[in-house]
Order: sequence, then structure tokens, then C-alpha cells
Amino acid sequence: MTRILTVQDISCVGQCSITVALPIISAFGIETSILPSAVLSTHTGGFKGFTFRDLSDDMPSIYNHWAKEGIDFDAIYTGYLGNAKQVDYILEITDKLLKKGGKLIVDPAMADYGKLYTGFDMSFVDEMKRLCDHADYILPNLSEATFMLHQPYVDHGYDEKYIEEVCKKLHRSGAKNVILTGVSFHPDQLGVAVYDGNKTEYYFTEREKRNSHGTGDVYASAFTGALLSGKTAYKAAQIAADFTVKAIQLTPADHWYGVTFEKAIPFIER
Ligand code: PXL
Repeated sequence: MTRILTVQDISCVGQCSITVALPIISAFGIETSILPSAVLSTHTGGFKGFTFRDLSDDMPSIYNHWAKEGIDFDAIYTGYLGNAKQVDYILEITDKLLKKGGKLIVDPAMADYGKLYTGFDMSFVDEMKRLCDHADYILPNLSEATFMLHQPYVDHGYDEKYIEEVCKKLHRSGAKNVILTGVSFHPDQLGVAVYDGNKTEYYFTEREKRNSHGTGDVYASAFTGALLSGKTAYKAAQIAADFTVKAIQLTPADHWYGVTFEKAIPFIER
């Protein structure tokens, strides 16, 4: 039985991070253990006065207990982190608890639309980049990728050469496979570039007209579930894109803080 560990926050309300990862990865029939990076009353994208408890100090005792119990994982999938010092903890977990041949999947969840999420700065970005340099798969959106490369964010008007250069730079500094989301060469389309160190493959869907919160987490969770089910990275990227689009389509217009991905789960290609 495949068992993975996901490291990201618990946003108690908000349809993101762990509350999204658990049901989606479970839908692929994969056991998912959690290591919460922080507990927030809501996510940070539009709610005011949210609570935030950084769980960094609890992490070592949690994973040291797992080490004593002989618990290990087929993959480790990380998302939103509560503090830059968690990068070292994740690298230690990878070293101690990731099975031989297991995969480290990093979604550097920290920015969107050219802006860092509330609470993050460039020193956090540089630490997240260091984590990405150790990963088998990274899933940055274009904002996160350009922040990590210290390049200006460009939201349209670029070409394939530009996208491939972004992927190559991230690959050159260590990430083995780059799944770059939020790529668009045409206003009506949105897609993903999948770079494995040799070739770049693209997958596009019709662009949904609204901006939705939490879709990066829906995407990365579905990618992880599909990849760990034995799909290729390209096929997993495609399954995750189709699922995310379906989730957006099934979200009522007045539902502002997330996507109702729950309704799309029966449509996941497995
Ligand atoms: O969806 C990414 C995410 C995860 N966790 C928290 C967030 C966000 C995005 O804003 O605020 C706490």
C-alpha cells in the first residue's frame, strides 16, 4: 500500500492546503499522513484578522517519533510552510523517512498574480527555492517561479522560449522535473509546461474567466495522487488540469474563498 506524507498548513476554513490534499489524494486510494506546518483560522487570501500558529517547534518531535516507530513514506508532498526554518526539517524528514526511490514533490505555495502571499518575503522565497533544488518534482506557478529566479513577473506576451528558459533554470539548480502552471500563450487558454530535463511538453485547457483561490493546492494534490498511482508526470499534469477546471466550473459564482472541488471528485480520471 502506498503511503505519502503531506506537509502543509491546516487552514480550518478556506478549502486549501491539508483540507484539500486529504480528500483528493484519498480519492486515488492512497493513504495520506499529515505534518501540519501551521494552523490558521482561515487562509490568508481575503479574510481579515485570521489566527496563525506556527507549528515549527512541534515538527522535530513528531517526525522523530515516526523514525522511532519505523514509519516511512513512498512520497513527501509539501505545500504552504509556516516558517522558513521548516525547510531544514523537511530535508531531514526526506533524508530519514523517504523510502529509497521515493519522491519529494514540492509545491512552493507562496505567490499568485505576481504577489507574495501575506507574511512572506524574499528570504522565505530563497529558502523555498533551496527546498525546490532538492525535489524530484516542483509545481510552481509562473509567479512563484519568477520570484525564485529573482526575475520580474510577466503575465502575458511571452513565448515558448521564455517558458522553457524558466524551466531550464529551475532544473539546472536542482529540481529534477518542473511542472510550471499558469502558462498562457493565448488569452483563451491556460496551461502547464512539463519539463523533465530534456523536453518540454504542454497541456492547455480553456481559460475559466474568474480567478479562483486554492486552485494551486487542488492541482498539486491531484498531480500527486495521479503520479503516485503510477501515471507519468505528463499524464498526471493533464489529469490534475482537467480536475481543476471541473472544480472551477462546479463552483457557484458567489463562492469566493475557494473552489468546491468536492463536487468534482467523482469526475477524476483514475
Ligand atoms: O492555497 C495556498 C494557501 C495555503 N495556505 C494558506 C494560504 C494560501 C494562499 O493564500 O493563505 C494559509
